[in-house]
Amino acid sequence: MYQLQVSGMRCGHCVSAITRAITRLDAMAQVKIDLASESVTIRSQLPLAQICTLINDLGFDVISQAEV
Ligand SMILES: [Cu+2]
Repeated sequence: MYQLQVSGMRCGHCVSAITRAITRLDAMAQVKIDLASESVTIRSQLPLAQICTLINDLGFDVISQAEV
């Protein structure tokens, strides 16, 4: 499971954009996003680096990342 801190997320559209980008490549991925705390929890087979790249490419900033 990955725990990320992501800034720039503002609304449900941001949440679904990130969720879709990940589930497009890993249909089994589970993505949980809390806007208030800017935290993103992801269960996925994709490598963490690839997930960070996906999120960055959408225009958000990955502040911190950890495999937990
Ligand atoms: Cu938004």
